[in-house]
Amino acid sequence: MKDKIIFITGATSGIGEGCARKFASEGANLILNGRNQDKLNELKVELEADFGIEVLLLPFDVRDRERAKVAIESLEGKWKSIDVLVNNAGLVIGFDKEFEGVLEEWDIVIDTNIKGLLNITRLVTPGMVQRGVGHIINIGSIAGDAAYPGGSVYCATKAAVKTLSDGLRQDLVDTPLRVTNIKPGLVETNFSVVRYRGDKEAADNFYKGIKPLSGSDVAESVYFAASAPAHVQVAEILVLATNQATSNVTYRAV
Ligand code: NDP
Ligand code: 8X3
Repeated sequence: MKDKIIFITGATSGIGEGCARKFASEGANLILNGRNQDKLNELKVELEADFGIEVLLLPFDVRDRERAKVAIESLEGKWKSIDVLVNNAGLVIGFDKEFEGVLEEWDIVIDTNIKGLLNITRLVTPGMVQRGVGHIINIGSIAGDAAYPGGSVYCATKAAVKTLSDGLRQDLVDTPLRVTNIKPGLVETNFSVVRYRGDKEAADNFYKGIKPLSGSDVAESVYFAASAPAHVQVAEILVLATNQATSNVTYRAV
């Protein structure tokens, strides 16, 4: 992984931040994206000091196609040669029933999780094809395998991530590029705070009685896929907390 270029969207928190730390600890140079510029700056200072790697910041909203295009097309020198793209930026807002939810919130979720991911894939993959080197790792979810109550729109976006991953793998089958869909279960990050619209207590309650995954647990799966030998394509990984069996079945010790 030494000196490889890893581009991670949504690197300011949770799984994306976990991936940044993991790849940095293995000697990779990082392009980090997110909207929180202060957090990106902090990460750059910390990771460069701790691991002696280089970090380039690309703060933009993945939904903003024009800004994404300008930012990615302005990459120079070695930064152009992205080896691994981790399409991680994503969110859910609310636990509303499909006939009751807020359409504007669903727009944000769909625009980020599906169209934002596509924006970045479309901008980064052609260079990988040209160079004959590259790996696109999408952060999907167990939520993409089956809907659960109050989650249908989010689940649909993650089902889309699975389909987009499968489709891209087919479109790249005659190239050396690889495509992976990582499907985590319950991961304790800022995700639930956003889901509960900032209610930290409700978010904490969501993980009561179960030891959930952490962002760094998921980063280990991402790294496993990225570091497999070139002829090995890890197509999917479903990674769950030990006491989670499916989206709907978890054992809680309270
Ligand atoms: P966090 O809320 O901790 O992190 C989400 C990251 O996405 C943040 O860095 C945020 O950064 C970034 N982000 C959100 N919207 C945008 C945007 N429009 N443009 C750029 N960056 C954006 O949640 P997680 O780490 O848990 O989530 C990461 C991914 O993992 C998501 O795709 C999520 O669906 C998926 N996932 C999460 C699971 C969980 O249980 N937590 C389980 C399965 C999958 P900023 O605010 O700075 O823009
Ligand atoms: C997040 C996992 O089960 O909270 O993708 O939807 S879940």
